[in-house]
Formats: sequence, structure tokens, C-alpha cells
Amino acid sequence: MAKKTTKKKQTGKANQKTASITPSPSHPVSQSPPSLPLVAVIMGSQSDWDTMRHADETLTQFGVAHECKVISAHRSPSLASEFASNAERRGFEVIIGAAGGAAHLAGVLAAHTTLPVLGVPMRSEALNGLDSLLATVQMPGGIPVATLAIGKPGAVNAALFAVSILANSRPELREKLHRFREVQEAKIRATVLN
Ligand code: RP5
Repeated sequence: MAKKTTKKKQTGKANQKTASITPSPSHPVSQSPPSLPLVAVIMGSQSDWDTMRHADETLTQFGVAHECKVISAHRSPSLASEFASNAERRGFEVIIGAAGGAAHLAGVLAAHTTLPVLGVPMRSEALNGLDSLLATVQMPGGIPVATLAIGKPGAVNAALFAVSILANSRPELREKLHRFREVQEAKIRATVLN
């Protein structure tokens, strides 16, 4: 399987990121050693990676140390509870949970941690992601999951939301978010229709 290795400045303890796209239920598809990852990007299946790589890329763009990992709420339930239960102690500050179909992953992760959990519904074959959206967003009161859009926009926005949360205590990230918005606005202002 292909592997990618990138070195970037990270908002964490170190500045190296190694990403492998060879996931297994117990091994990360991407991680940021030796810095402490601040964001966990958890997805229910390797088939979610094509979408969730956009979260990975966005976090890398902002230099945020993160870890991407496949954990299934129904195929590896004890791993899901173990990961979420230990996430705060490991130094994570935000968890992104992405899944399709019945899509209970983000809710299950949220059940085991008080860290903010951001849900990304995957586009599913049967119902085009509507099932994933409803299963992720319709959490009963008491255990919140902040749900983003279906698919790639949700993956990108979950990463941006995570950066925004981290930026509350990291001025350098707030500055990067301002620059990111300025670039977006400049592109719109420069758009000329032929
Ligand atoms: C969910 O079921 C995963 O998040 C994925 O979106 C969906 C399909 O999984 P695979 O059958 O592709 O492994 O658990």
C-alpha cells in the first residue's frame, strides 16, 4: 500500500507528521509522532478514508498535530470505548467521528468522553448519506455531537471547527484562521464571470 510522509510545522510538541494510509482496526491510518496529537480523526471504515483525508489535509495545512484511525462502533466496540475513555488523558482536545449508514460512531465516542466530538456523516450507498446524517445529528439531549455536512464539506469543516476550538487558547491558530478567511474572501472578490 502507498505511504506518504510529510514534515510540517505542527501546533503540538514536535514538528513531524508521518501519515500512512494502511489502516487496520488497531493501527492508525495517520498519526503525528512524536508530537502529542490534539485532534483525533476517527472513522468507521477504511472506506471512509477517501472522504476523511480532507480533514487530515486541512489539519495538516494548519499545522495541527493529529491522529487518524479506523475504529468501528459496532465491529470494534471495545476499542471505541477504550479510545474515547483514554482520549482526554492522552492529551486530545477534539475528536472527529466519521461514519456512514447507522452512523452511531460519533455518539458512541461522545458517550465515553466530555471532549468536544464533531460528527461527519459519510455519503452512503443506500440513502446517499441521509441515513448517516440523521443517525449522527439526532443525538438525544445529554450527550452532544456537533454534526457537520455530509461528505467532503463536512470533513473539511470538521477540521476547521477543530482548529477554531483549539484557537481559543492558541493565538497563532486564530491568526491562521483569519488569514484562511482572508484568502477565501480575496478569491471571491477577484472572481470575474465571462
Ligand atoms: C460504517 O459503515 C463506516 O463508517 C462506513 O461508512 C460504512 C460502510 O463500511 P464498509 O462496509 O465500507 O466497511 O461503519
